Amino acid sequence: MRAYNLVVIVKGILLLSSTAIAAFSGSGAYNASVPRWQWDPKLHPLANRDRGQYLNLSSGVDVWYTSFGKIHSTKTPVLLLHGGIGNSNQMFNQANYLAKTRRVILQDTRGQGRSPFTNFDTFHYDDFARDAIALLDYLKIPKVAVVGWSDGAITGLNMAMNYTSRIERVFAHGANVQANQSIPGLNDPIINSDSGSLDSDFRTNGTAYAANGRVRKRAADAYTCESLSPMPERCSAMESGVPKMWSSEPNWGPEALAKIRCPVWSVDGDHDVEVQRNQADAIAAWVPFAGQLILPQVGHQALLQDVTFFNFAMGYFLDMEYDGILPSY
Ligand SMILES: *[C@@H]1O[C@H](CO)[C@@H](O)[C@H](O)[C@H]1NC(C)=O
Ligand SMILES: *[C@@H]1O[C@H](CO)[C@@H](O)[C@H](O)[C@H]1NC(C)=O
Ligand SMILES: *[C@@H]1O[C@H](CO)[C@@H](O)[C@H](O)[C@H]1NC(C)=O
Ligand SMILES: *[C@@H]1O[C@H](CO)[C@@H](O)[C@H](O)[C@H]1NC(C)=O
Ligand SMILES: CC(=O)N[C@H]1CO[C@H](CO)[C@@H](O)[C@@H]1O
Repeated sequence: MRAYNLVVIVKGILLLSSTAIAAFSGSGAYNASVPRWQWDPKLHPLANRDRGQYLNLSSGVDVWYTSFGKIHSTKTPVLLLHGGIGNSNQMFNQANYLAKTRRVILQDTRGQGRSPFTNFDTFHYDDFARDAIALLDYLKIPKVAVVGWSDGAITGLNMAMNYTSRIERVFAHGANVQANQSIPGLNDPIINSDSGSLDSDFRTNGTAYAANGRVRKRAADAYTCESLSPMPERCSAMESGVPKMWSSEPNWGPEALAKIRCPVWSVDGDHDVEVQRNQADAIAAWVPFAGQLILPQVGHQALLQDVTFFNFAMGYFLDMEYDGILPSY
């Protein structure tokens, strides 16, 4: 059995539910015997108190979006794209951080979160990319930087491939370019583990964190499709529809990624066991002049697990000046 069968299922389950809830005791204190790459911190509101609206596309699809922060900043606005079966609040740490210095735009991907699963039947990355461009058109934003997680990172790469003039740069965390995650393969020289990820755990190779901080008390999670969607009865159909997309898309080779004309960092957690390391390597190898960043001791949910490091790296990348390092194409 190929690892990707497992990956597809796990990718869904981890984004859907709180598998690492054991990391947090009832009192809210962090339990340091659970390694950081298994932490599953709770989602919190966006700094604008989750105020947003619907863009009703001509296709009949309604996409919830929000835009806030320093609207008049001279810095390029940032579009934050969340992970599969998720919603914009997955990116609350990044959005609230960036909003202090620039404009941020978030959307709940069609059919997910606050965006109802209606007037379309199947999920495709190309539709996600077109919806996001339609939103930028509507908001009259000529160019954005994209910070994407997982499906959001795949969408960001898709936008950078096909709408080169609209995308200034992409911080792509936890993306895969091959649905079966088999290319470039386990013989990729950069990786040497059987699975393509550092799948160590606490009992085998793990390190415990002597975390002395406390996390906020967990409450019933308000940020689920069922609690956000105007059509909650469609959530289970969405939750089975998105993994169907994962099992067949994307299927991009070097030619597709070579279409990208902007700076890209291919980012992943060193303990991401949902997306194989070979995918981050392939993106870094195939996008012209891309950089690669492997974040230490975090998993697919790095952006929730180690906010300080993730936000620093993201901010550093977004503010980086490309003074002639990128070739002119
Ligand atoms: C901490 O987590 C470990 C591993 O899951 C578990 O065995 C232990 O009972 C937890 N401790 C507390 C206080 O929850
Ligand atoms: C836009 O979509 C939302 C969500 O489905 C719906 O409530 C609203 O009536 C729509 N607005 C228009 C003008 O069609
Ligand atoms: C973007 O480019 C890829 C690779 O050429 C292609 O497969 C995909 O259909 C394109 N997507 C859109 C939205 O044009
Ligand atoms: C994975 O997908 C790629 C692209 O569709 C294909 O070329 C390759 O043969 C697939 N690998 C496996 C093991 O199915
Ligand atoms: C030093 C050590 O404990 N290494 C272990 C890391 O995990 C792998 C896979 O479980 C084991 O085979 C090693 O012995």
